Amino acid sequence: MSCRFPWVVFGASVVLGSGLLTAGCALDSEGVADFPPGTGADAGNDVSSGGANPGGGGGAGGIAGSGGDGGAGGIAGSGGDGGAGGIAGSGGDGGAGGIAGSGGDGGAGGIAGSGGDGGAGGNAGSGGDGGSGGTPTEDCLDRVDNDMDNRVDCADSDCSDHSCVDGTPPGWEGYFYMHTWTFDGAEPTPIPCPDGSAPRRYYQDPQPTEDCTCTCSPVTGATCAPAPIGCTTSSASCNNLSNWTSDLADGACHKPGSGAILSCRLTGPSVLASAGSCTPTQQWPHPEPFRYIQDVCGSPILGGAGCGSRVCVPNPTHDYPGPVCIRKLGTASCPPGWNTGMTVYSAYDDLRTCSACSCGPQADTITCAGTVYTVYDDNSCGGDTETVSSTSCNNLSGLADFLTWSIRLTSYPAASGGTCQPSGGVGDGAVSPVDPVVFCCK
Ligand SMILES: [Ca+2]
Ligand SMILES: [Ca+2]
Repeated sequence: MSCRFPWVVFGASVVLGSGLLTAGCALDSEGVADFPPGTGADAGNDVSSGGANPGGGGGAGGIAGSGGDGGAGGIAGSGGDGGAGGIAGSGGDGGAGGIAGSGGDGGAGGIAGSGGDGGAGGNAGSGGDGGSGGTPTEDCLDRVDNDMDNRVDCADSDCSDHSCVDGTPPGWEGYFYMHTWTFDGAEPTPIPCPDGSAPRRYYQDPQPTEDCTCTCSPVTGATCAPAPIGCTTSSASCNNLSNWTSDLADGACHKPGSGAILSCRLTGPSVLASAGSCTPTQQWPHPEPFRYIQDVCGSPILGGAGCGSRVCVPNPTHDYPGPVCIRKLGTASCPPGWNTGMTVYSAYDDLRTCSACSCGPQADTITCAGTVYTVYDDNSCGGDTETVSSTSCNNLSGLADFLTWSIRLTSYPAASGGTCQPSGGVGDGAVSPVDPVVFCCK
């Protein structure tokens, strides 16, 4: 009988299904079916080792077919399908296709080539020649029909910012517009003319010669002398007073008389010793040398055409509002039709002066008060005291008992208040204008 073993194929390994041996087949001591030498059992080992290399394993299966069990070898051929997995490896070639894609980047290099078109942009520069081919615009002052529309200067609607005015009389120049400033404090910054240039500055109406204003600070440094004092040692009611003022002026302790009776009183007010002083301040009523500043725009022009017997000139502007003016250097009367005239000056010398201010203290405005003499009970300005500080009689006999007493000036009077009378500040000289120019305006 023949023994048939079912081969179980699991992946690339071939396993002997020993538990399924057919009855009657002999097993050797190792439990392995007894096959002739060089049979499919060896071939199976080849197949197993072929699993490490799927493509080659398929071929070894063919050897198993020589074992008679060629059908089982065909199953091993299905191991060749594993080799087809290697073909999937050719998917890597697809990646190489990606490299071809980088060939597309080479195409972008072609765009860099379009940078050469930038050079063609240089040709656009030649388009500037087209500008020179522009239509001429109307110059409103040159008496030429620049744009050839048969309307010259003011007759051309292109010159709506110009107007017709009378021509300049002989000896006069036009045309000008002014900006008038009140000269108050520092000179104002000029406003540029409509063409952007700086205006010409003139000065108008010199300030007259004026006195300066002098003012004085309050009095400082005034001093007072003590009020005079009269005393008697023979009367308790201030009869027959002796003048002790100079005896006591040094503020030291004194006893100018002797006796057990004493009366004193001030015999006058505290008096001003020094009136002190004030600090003067001088003020110019008009530091500005002129009342007005005239900033002038414009220049001598003939004026354009298109106005019949008159001439075409630029219109006034917001900052130089007109009326339009003509000018003549020096001094002159205005010609007919130009009735608003003014003489202005290009420069000036300011020769005005004021004498120095001074301040005299007014004595009757300074108050001195506070003289106090003190009388003491003993001979050396000690013990009980009474004071003498008014012109009322003070009977001090109570302190003069036992013939002991003394007296001292204890408070000097202080000065307060006080004003000064200003003087000086007398004006002289004048503003001396230079280079007069007459403007006459419509
Ligand atoms: Ca013109
Ligand atoms: Ca024209």
